[in-house]
Amino acid sequence: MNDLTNNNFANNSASGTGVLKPAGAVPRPAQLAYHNDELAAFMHFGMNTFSGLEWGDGTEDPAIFTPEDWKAEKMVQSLLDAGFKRLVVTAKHHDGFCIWHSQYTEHHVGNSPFKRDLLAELSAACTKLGMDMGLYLSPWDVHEPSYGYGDGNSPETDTNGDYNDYYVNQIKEICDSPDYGRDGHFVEWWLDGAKGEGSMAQYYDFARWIRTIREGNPGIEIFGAAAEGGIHWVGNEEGFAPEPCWCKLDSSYTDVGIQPKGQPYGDVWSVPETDVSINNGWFYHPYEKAKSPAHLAGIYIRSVGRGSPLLLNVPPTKAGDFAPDSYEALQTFSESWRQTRRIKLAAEPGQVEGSSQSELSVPENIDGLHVFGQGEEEAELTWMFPEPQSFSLISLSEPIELGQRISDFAVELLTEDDQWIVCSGGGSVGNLRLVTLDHVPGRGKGMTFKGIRVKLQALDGYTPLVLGSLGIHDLAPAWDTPELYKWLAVEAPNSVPGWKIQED
Ligand code: FUL
Repeated sequence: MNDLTNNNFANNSASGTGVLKPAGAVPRPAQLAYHNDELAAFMHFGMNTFSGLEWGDGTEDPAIFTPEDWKAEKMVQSLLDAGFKRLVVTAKHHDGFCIWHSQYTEHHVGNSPFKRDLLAELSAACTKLGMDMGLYLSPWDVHEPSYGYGDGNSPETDTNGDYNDYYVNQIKEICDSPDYGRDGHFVEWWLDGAKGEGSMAQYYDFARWIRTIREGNPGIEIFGAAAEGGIHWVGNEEGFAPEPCWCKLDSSYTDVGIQPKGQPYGDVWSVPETDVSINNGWFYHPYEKAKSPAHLAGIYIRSVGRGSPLLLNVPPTKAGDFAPDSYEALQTFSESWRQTRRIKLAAEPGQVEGSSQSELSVPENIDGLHVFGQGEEEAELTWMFPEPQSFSLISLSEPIELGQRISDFAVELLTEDDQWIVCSGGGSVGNLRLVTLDHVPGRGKGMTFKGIRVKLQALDGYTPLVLGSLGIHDLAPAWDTPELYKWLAVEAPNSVPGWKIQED
């Protein structure tokens, strides 16, 4: 049903000299681009902004929808300036109110005092300023009369006949119009899996929806459609990717229920996307403030730093602009993010010594620091600095174009008195792994180190191992606080009702 033909399932048993072949599933170009983008913004703006709710009941009167200072371009520009590369817009939330002029319902912005087509204006701003767009169109719709009445198990009773038609019509209305999306195109579709009480009452014809979405947007990736979609949920809304974090799903698991940790041996590449709001709620409420810089740092390190793009929601106020504290939080976040990501020192291929080196090399357009010997399921690499270094963060990566191969890793540091001490470790690497000095006394403050040793373990049969990069960084001052480590110590629970989590 899904076009997975770009996924490369080449056999990983490369041997001899030459160029290394991929092992297992690899990302499609659009997925690779999303990994490299790192940051996406979410914008929840709709009826709830005005009713003060998070989930409306669909009876809200369009008369209350009155943004007085709608600043599409200003908001998009500020997100771009802060480093966000795509904007996912809630065109219709669960309450059914559409922020574009839909011909399939009366419940849309054209019938509010505001009248203007917000989706078209955001699209124009994204097209003009160069921001990719994603579209959130809630499957669950409590306003639409055609939403079904059964128990969620039968196409016969779970639809009043045309909700699937209604959803498909709206997909087409949006995708076929040059007015919506960046240059008329969306890079992501968000099939939110949330369903409130009483809402099992609808059979979703996902196969038809997905087909229609892809027809109107070749190359689009879809969130919430299991292995079909190309982007999956990480299982919480606290902003933490799981540990380990696998970018693969099992295509035999077709339930739209989720596999938050991914599957190490999954046969389809899927981008783990970490969604969280800058405030507490998804919609703006005047009594809520933006998360602190250290909290956002913890989120960044545990999402992007675990190989998962971060989808950060910044909700406009009733006026139609971001709140001052949102702008401030975005600015500090962006300065700190840029500072932290700046590499202080990166290992060069000739500077690392390790377990045997393969005669295979990585393809020319891919970064490869070290390709380990073919049979090695466990490998070790030592990087001695030209002179002792202080740092508070280490980055490593594997070239995911060649598959996600590394399962467990450990990092050790060589102290000035020649002791190897444990720094930290994890259960996966992927496109980027950020490692704080968890087990180092005082997190290494005031210490200098002579070198780094990385121990790696391959998934069964996924050799040779490849390390793409290894570097040291200084956390930005606004991030390097005791509060950061408090956030890093929190593991997020599944926080959303109605989602079915597949346990390991
Ligand atoms: C959830 C929804 O119920 C929330 O309101 C929000 O839209 C979030 C991103 O997804 O499932």
